[in-house]
Amino acid sequence: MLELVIGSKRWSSWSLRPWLALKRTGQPFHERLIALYQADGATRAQILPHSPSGRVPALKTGSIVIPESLAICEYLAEAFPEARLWPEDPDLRALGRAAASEMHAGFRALRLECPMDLARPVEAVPLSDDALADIARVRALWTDLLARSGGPFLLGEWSNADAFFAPVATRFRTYAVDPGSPVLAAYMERLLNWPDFREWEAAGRLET
Ligand SMILES: N[C@@H](CCC(=O)N[C@@H](CS)C(=O)NCC(=O)O)C(=O)O
Repeated sequence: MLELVIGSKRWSSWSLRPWLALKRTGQPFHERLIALYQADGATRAQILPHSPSGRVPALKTGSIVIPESLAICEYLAEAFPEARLWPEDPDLRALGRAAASEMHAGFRALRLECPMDLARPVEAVPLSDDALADIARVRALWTDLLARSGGPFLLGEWSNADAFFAPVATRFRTYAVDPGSPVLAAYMERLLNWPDFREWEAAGRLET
């Protein structure tokens, strides 16, 4: 059976992405949760036997270990094509992959200043110009993809692109960031009301 090694659900935005994608496939899987931010290097010590990078998420397929969120989502899209984790349309697929890669590699200021914390009370924080620029870029990406696909998700049906932006939606909510338009607010609500996300969130809120 597939095993997905993840970090604390409250904080691990990287783990949330492939967990959502794996849930979407409908495949049974074993979940191994390792608490982040433990003292004295205990987190890394517990991750290393399962993930050679010392980081989570990692997917154990039975033959290999994939220690990277984007690579896991790509693997799942190929292994379970019936889940349609990427759309059939090649242009939309390419743009979706570009958006997921941009999220994976960028938005550093937004990630640092607004870390995912599913148990944090909603409250705005002062944001740097770099974080505001990241937010503007997210709004532009979402607006463009929703207009091209016709929605209701970024590429039409729920896809890997939505998995990559689900943590951003939690950050916008937690730090009271204006999504920018009613269309984007509605998209955010759809991401946050996605049943698999709600399951993850409920578990994350119970973590200490
Ligand atoms: N680029 C990696 C990033 C993974 C990452 O930074 N994971 C964090 C948790 S969200 C981690 O494993 N931290 C280990 C630690 O805190 O010791 C991915 O996309 O999977």
